[in-house]
Amino acid sequence: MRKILSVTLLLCLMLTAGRTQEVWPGDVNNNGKADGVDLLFWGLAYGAEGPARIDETTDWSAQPLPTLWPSNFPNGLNFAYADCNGDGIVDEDDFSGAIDDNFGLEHPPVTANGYSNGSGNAPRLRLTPSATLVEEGAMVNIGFSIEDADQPISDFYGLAIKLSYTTNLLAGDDGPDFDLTENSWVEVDGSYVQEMFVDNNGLGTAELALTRTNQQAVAVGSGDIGTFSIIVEDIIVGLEVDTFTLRIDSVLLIDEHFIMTPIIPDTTQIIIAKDTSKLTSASHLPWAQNGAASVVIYPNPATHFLQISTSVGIEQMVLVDQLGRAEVVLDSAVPKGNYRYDVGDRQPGVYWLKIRTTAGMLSRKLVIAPD
Ligand SMILES: [Ca+2]
Ligand SMILES: [Ca+2]
Repeated sequence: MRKILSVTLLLCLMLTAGRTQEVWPGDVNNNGKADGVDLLFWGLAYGAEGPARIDETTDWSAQPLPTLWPSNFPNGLNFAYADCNGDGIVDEDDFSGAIDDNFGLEHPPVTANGYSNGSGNAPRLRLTPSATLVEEGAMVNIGFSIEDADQPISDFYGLAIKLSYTTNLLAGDDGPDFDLTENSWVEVDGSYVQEMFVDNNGLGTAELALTRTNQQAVAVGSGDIGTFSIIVEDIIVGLEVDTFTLRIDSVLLIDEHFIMTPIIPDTTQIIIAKDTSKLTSASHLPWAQNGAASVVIYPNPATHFLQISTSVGIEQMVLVDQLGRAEVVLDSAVPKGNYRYDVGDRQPGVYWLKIRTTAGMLSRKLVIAPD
């Protein structure tokens, strides 16, 4: 029995040793797919040199790798995987010709990239829109930054994120654009920084990746990374008011040794109204603060008033009726607490209450019942 096992083991070892490794140009981490995380591996190997492949090509097909390079990534994968075009050096041509050109292509099985979303007191990514209530056709810039005041990140090398956003509300059904902030902390020592933003047009998803290339990490300075921009569609069919959401789903932030720092993702929302001038100002509405509690709205159905108890600040509240008519019922920020909002003079019926808080948007169905 032992002999059979030994022979089997030896056979496996021989097969493994004899198998020629294969590179799919653009899949630098060899997980079965070319995407943003491959840019992070490419950045770690940037500038490395080794034996060229037999075929110098970026075609999406298995390229034999007869000779390994002297260096490996921290996970043991050989640096030759970063030489996507097979010419013996890891440089810009491997990015533009393979990671970028072959983005999204797969050679199954695909294994997980291993994103590292944080929680609790971890540093946060921030999405900061230039406006949160806009009309059709408006352009909105959404600042993208790392907020790490409590736990400063001293060793940033690269960042990859996956995003999702509301489709059908942007001009031409295009996705957001992205611009990297020039001369920012990311390139403070003059290191060349490569960025990649790919929008999966029509699917409402996108990926952003950026990496340094000199094998030296830097401290996250101001935190400012870049700006997403959207152009709202000219004519929005349906409701008078709609909400655009941009959400970061997955984050991977690494240092120069591919050690990850967990980061909390962010979501931002922008209310789009057909005509904001038709939205009634809220300044006269009867708001009264009377205590402190958590995020609860009651009673529902309501007849005379709503009690809104919130543990986060409220920045804006919009009431939308069944016909889609919207009214801003709170247009100046209030701190966390208990609020009473009179609804006694409203027509009985079904409404939607859209509340923008300091922690995100809430949308609640609300019934105002006859007295
Ligand atoms: Ca990959
Ligand atoms: Ca190359």
